[in-house]
Amino acid sequence: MHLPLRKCYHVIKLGIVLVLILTILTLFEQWRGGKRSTRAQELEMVQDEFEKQILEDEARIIPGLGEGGVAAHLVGEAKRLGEESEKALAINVYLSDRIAYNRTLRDYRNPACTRVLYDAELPSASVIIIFHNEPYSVVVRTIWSVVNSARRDQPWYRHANFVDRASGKTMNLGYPGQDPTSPFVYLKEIILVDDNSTLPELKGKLSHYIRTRLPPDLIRVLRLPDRQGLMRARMTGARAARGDVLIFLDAHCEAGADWLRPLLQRIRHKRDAVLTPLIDVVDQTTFQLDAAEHFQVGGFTFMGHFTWIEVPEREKKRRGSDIAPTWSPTMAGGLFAMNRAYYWELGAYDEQMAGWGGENLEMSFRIWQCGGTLETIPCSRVGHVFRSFHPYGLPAHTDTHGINTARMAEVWMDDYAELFYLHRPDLRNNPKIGDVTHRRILREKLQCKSFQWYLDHVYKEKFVPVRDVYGFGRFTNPSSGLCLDTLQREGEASPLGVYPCHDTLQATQYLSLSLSGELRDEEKCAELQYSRRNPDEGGEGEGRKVLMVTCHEKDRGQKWRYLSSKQLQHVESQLCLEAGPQPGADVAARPCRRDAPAQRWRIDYSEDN
Ligand code: UD2
Ligand code: MN
Repeated sequence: MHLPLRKCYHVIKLGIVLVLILTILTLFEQWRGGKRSTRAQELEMVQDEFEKQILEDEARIIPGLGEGGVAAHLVGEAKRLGEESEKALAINVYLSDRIAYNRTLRDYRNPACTRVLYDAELPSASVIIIFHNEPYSVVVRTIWSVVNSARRDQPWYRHANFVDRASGKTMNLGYPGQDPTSPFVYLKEIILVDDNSTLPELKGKLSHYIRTRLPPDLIRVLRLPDRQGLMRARMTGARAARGDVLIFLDAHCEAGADWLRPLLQRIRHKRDAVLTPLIDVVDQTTFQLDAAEHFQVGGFTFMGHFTWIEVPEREKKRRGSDIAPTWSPTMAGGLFAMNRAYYWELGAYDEQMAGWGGENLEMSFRIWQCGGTLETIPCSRVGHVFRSFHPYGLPAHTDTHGINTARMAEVWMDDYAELFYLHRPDLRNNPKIGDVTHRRILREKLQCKSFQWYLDHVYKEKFVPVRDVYGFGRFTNPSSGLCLDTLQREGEASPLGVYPCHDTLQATQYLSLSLSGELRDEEKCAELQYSRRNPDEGGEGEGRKVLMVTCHEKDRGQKWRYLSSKQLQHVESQLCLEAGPQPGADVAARPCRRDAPAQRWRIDYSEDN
């Protein structure tokens, strides 16, 4: 049988088309496969490159340098390079790169801490570390310190071990939800949140380091596609977390011995306790751990700044022991532990806060006013590198600290917000602050108490300018146009001076004459410099210097009175405060003379005005 020629032709055509299609497909597949393998090769090459860089980093490390937390020093050219890096980054990064990434700190806790017995079964922790352009070796050291402190074989976990009768093996109960064979106890995970860093080593190289050097399945890195600021970065970490307790750390910390259990134990027994470890100073120049025996808690100024204060006497009595949870009116903000569910119930952070600053006081006031407690746990210690400036840029021309603090004041400080606006009149009714309605609703919903309640119950020691004063504001010497000014002098005892009066109330000129007769700013009181050689010095000549020192309320050395002649008289010495001759000069206490114009002072707000 013959097919008609026409049909034959069609079959051949179809065959050719099919062969063509098949050839194209095969070629395409080959091409794709090739491409895939070049991609795999590329990836391998990149990984090799990271590996090479990491090996180079590791070769740089000087064994034993800074071990235990002692000061590390370099000499010669290395020292100079170290200083240069510190000038640029506020941390001696050159030195950090040479100290072992997994150095351990000596156990410097109060010895009583080693005798505390903890429950074997404790909640699990998610440690959240956020960073934006932090020095690579410093970040890696932070991670190692958290990993190492949670290892099951650490000596401090030994007494929580129990012997399994059946197998005769020693086991640590750890967290029941955790694999008892896991090398870690209580530590569920570490979540790193990269707030859109631009430093390349914090990207692939860091991920490669974690993959190849650190324990598997313990550490996650979340990368934010754009810069969110530290509040939203922490919230991103908190959303991803699965542990019972959230523990936040800055990316330049080193956790101390057995720091986790005291936090987890306390939260297990008091769900609404928000805890801070005792924060030790890791020196930015030498990486020395400065572990003070004596610790402070958090205060604040009405300018909206966090300060460190001594533990109030009444709190020392209440807590009962040096290592007991110590109430703190505020927290520094970076290092704290909180029950995860409670964190969300209490309103996490104000999501409209951006950049840096203000969230720490906001959260502190919110905790106390809404029924929780904020406590320092002395047996949990973590080192932190306090830097003298921000090495990373913040969004240009935005004062995020000021705006965030205004948002905080609008929601939590009631009428006391006015004291903040006295310093920042530019922020009063400023649209930049944005809408805070949702935070006010939160306050309503949680039935939180007033700021007045906070001052009366939590922070009784706080000096409140306007409430506790005879007069406050600028102290102007009309004849010279100069005002009393603390001149931004730091230190234990710094002379009080004069400076041209500012139009608005600036912290350095914001002084008060308190009802108990102190001439003071929010933290320090004026007293006369004591001269051992000649206690009566000042009768003639130089006069006696006036120093700003810690207020003590005890003796009469810090008492002043305002005379009807507008003179400020030091009660004990009967001397009067006299303005210095030129801007920036110190004031002096001299014999009172009614006709001396330099001894007259006008107080902005006082009962007389
Ligand atoms: C303190 C707190 C800090 C924070 C801040 C107020 C301590 C020891 N530190 O200042 O945690 O509460 O007060 O806001 O309590 N970061 C970002 N994105 C940014 C800016 C910063 O992720 O846009 C990271 C940064 O890399 C660091 C952390 O946030 O890990 C805190 O910043 P910091 O160390 O500069 O703040 P610090 O310690 O001066
Ligand atoms: Mn920090």
